[in-house]
Amino acid sequence: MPDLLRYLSAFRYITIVCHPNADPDCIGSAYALMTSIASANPKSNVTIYAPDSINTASHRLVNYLRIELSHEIPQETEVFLLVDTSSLDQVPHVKSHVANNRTPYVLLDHHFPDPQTMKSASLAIVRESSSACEIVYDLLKKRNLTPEALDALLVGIIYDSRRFLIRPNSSITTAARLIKKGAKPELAIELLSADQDPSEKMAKLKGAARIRIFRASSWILGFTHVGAFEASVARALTDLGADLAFVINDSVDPLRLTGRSQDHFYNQTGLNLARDIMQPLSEEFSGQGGGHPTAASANLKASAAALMPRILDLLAGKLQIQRGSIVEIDTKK
Ligand SMILES: [Mn+2]
Repeated sequence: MPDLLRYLSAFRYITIVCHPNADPDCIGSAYALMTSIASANPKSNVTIYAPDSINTASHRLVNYLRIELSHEIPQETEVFLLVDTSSLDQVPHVKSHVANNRTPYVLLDHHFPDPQTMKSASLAIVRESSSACEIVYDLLKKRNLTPEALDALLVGIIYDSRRFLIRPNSSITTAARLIKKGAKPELAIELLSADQDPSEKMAKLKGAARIRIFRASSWILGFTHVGAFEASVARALTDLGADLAFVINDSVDPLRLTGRSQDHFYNQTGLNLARDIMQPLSEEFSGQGGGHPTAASANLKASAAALMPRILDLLAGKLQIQRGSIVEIDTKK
């Protein structure tokens, strides 16, 4: 395991970079890293840069941790530390800072990596994990983490593992270690059980009402469109029973495609949403996409009408079935 803190000790102005719409996994990782870097190197100046807004679930965590997030990149930045972020394309201001100033950057992530971003990183700590927080804990476990840092990591793991559904063996073990050291599970769960935003509830219900259902051999696919909360809508559809769900938001340009699948679908078909759907679509529709095998998204220069048949083509190819055997189910009767 490369020594992240030793690498960073050569720098004074360190900017930790969150992805847009930063979730509790990203915020939790950034916070634990910030406090550890600051205690290992008291002369350092660490900023957490969060472009745009943060997600709803992150607000309570940020308030609890009392952190100031910066929405600008500090001029003095000497090195970037990208957490929970797989590509520089997700953070264009960081990308241009790196291009203009040759600023080195570190990648710390658990998503399917963007090859170019990975190649140019000074240090890349990228592995499969329930969460970025689990990787951060592994890097920092020998150090004295503050009670708040332990809580932040626990919140991130509970959130990103979808309450221990993802990689349960290691996510539960790591959570138990954090709790043994003093992280507070009741607090973590309370921070995550924010009342759901009324517009998010509405998006989920609209998404369900507009669904188009297809059957591909024994699998059930759902397609829908909404103007916001695509990830939450896609997950709601798989929770309702779709093996695979795609949500299009074409109120933005480029449009945003979000996909979610059930674990058993991935285990049985090997269809990796990031690699087999989002990446080929990104190439075809000059966009940018990525994510995980069962949760991925892409921004694409395409129309919703053009996209759906192409997704079905890719699925048929990967599932090795005839394209014509994928049939739409009539939901009106
Ligand atoms: Mn994450």
